Amino acid sequence: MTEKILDILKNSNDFISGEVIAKELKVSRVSISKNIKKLKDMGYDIKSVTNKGYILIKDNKLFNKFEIEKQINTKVLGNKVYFFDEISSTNEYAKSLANSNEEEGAIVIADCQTNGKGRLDKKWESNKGEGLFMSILLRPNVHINNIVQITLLSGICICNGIKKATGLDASIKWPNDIVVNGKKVCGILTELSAQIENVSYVILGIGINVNNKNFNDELKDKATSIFLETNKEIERAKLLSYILNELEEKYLKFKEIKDFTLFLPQYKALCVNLNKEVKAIYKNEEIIGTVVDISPLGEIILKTDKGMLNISSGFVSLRNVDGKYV
Ligand code: BT5
Repeated sequence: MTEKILDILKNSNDFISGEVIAKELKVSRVSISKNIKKLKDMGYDIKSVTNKGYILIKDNKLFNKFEIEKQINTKVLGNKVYFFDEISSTNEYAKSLANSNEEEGAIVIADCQTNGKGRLDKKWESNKGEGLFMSILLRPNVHINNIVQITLLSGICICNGIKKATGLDASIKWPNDIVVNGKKVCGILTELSAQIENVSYVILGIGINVNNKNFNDELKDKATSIFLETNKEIERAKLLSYILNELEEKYLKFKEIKDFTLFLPQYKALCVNLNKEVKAIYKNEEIIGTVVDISPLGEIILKTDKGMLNISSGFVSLRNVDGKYV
């Protein structure tokens, strides 16, 4: 009922009376006013004027389960939405769902994370109202070596989703960063559970800086947000739906063909590291070379003094030779 009333208010440009809504939905006036109160409690800015009725003040960009379910029109990814105003980490929650046999496609989204994680237990800044923090449960049924390709695949979809929602050109810093104008706008954390080489599930965690107005001292030189790049606040639910649409299509194809070759040209076209001299840092070791290609397995191929070297993502960090982030 609440959802139906909200729909009516969203589609109406003027005041609409409680009586008209009640007639349309074949319910009592009392039920309408109860549900209007519920919507106001959820944060919707609804103005009520005696003898005129109700109007939803537009530009009310709420981010909640209802808005998300309304925007997404995918079949598999997002078939179940778990939404939290606050959570420790969406990846951790998604893992607990996976361990309780939740089906592929469930998605965990939060408005804020108190313990958002990057790789190697690094922290992911996840303030309220600013970002899109989500984790998708996948059961790809592929070899453990193919999992990195899902990270790469999602990078393509995030760039294209950002472009569609905002017009911004985002690129990929291999393997798991999405950058705009040389700064990080999104990070991807792919975690998996496997027995021997059989993957039982993958959690694809995505954190996008959407409406952040500023960053702390540690991040301000290397992080950016869609707002900082466009000066516009965007609806997170809409951005989410663009990303999911494309990810569903590409992921299901990947799951069927179990091969990344088809997507490689798109990945390479978006990758900022190709043909650049880089420093690959793994534990305390540094390898300097030029990225000459990316393999179908998702490795970067480095031309070094000692010859060609394929490096898979693992826990490698990539820097420019001068030490800069991009
Ligand atoms: C990542 O790790 O970039 C993966 C981030 C994944 C976050 C999502 S949010 C939803 C889901 N639930 C989770 O708990 N996590 C996932 P990594 O490549 O290790 O980068 C981490 C580094 O990025 C940090 O050490 C900081 O330097 C930097 N960083 C932290 N917060 C940032 C932010 N909001 N924007 C840009 N950079 C950030």
